[in-house]
Amino acid sequence: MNVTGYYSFRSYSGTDVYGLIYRNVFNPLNPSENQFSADDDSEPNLQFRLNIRLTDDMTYVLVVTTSQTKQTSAFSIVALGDGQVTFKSISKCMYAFTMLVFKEHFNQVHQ
Ligand SMILES: [Ca+2]
Repeated sequence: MNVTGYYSFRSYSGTDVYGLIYRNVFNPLNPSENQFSADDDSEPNLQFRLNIRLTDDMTYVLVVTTSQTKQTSAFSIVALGDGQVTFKSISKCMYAFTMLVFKEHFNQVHQ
């Protein structure tokens, strides 16, 4: 089954978080490279919601960060869409210029 379609990613956190989606790879040295979509506060309580069309021949990277610098927070992500989404953790890194960044790698699972 072709799972190219529309997906929605929403954050749930006690903190103001920010979400970005990249195509293929996320390069922390050049955060604008490959950026596909980003959102800060489309949901209540300063949570992000990314409504995007994904194609099944592409890998996407979801970067979740806090909107304020030097902050960390627990968070969870809910993905809804035309197919199933599988999250795969890449790494956690501290960047001097920004904040703790959690990266989640996700691939769509064929149904
Ligand atoms: Ca936010």
